[in-house]
Amino acid sequence: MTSPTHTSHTGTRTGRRASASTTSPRPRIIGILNTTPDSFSDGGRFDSTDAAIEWGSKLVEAGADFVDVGGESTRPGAGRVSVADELARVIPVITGLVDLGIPVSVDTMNSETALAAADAGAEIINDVSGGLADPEMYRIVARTGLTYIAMHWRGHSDSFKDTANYNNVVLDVRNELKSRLAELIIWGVDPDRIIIDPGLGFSKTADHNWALLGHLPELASLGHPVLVGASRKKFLAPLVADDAPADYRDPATAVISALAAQAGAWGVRVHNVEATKAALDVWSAWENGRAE
Ligand code: PMM
Repeated sequence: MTSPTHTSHTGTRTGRRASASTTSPRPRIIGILNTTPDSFSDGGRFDSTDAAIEWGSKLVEAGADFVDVGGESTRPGAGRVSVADELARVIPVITGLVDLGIPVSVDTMNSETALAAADAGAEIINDVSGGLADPEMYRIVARTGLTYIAMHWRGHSDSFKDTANYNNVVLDVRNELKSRLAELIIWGVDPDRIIIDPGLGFSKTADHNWALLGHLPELASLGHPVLVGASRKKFLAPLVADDAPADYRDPATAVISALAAQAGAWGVRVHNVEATKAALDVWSAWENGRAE
């Protein structure tokens, strides 16, 4: 992965930035570090900054290329978190990880948090709202010059059921992402620094999620790297056992990571980095075998 140095408009602490290059032998692994007390799959695990930083280091030891730090749950039914609370949760963790030399992405819909995270040394702004939740987001993304993940989004979690209506989910998601891309570019965001994400589970049924996974190349045909976030999501539950704990979905998540690699994904965002690393190592070995 290339990490060009730069002079940041915001004075980022590390001067490093993530590359959206698609030439990596395998997809990037983005390890999830939710600092929320109510996240659906690992909520409540990190009640201290130190414990969160330690877990972030473990994610990297296990093979994560980035640690994605989030302070607001997007779980259906979760209430909004104030920007002040979000900042208090994520900035100390980001600072601690950056001090350890760990590449960090910030999972936020708020431009103020994105800017503070950039100043703390984050390299990627991961916005599940694709800029729709905060009218200032694109201006801040352009100003920081960081890589931006634009996820497909139609509204906050309390609207997920009402907004899961599509004529053709693949075409509709593609078109809506295309609008986001056009607007980002108008705001001066470098197109080479934009990653797109289908937003599995966000205003989508299980069938919608599977259709999007089955058509990742159609999304990639927009000309941007694609990130897949399937980890531990509810649509995987029927493949395991509906009432089993969320981590029982890790083997299914790992298989999706390998299939996403096969479909050309730029990255996968996962909780269980070990399992996905193993799946991607198998995929790489398989691909090397094909090239012999
Ligand atoms: N999903 C969640 C949170 N952030 N970011 C991106 N880019 N893509 C996703 O699919 C995504 C995300 C919700 O899952 P979590 O609560 O387990 O983090």
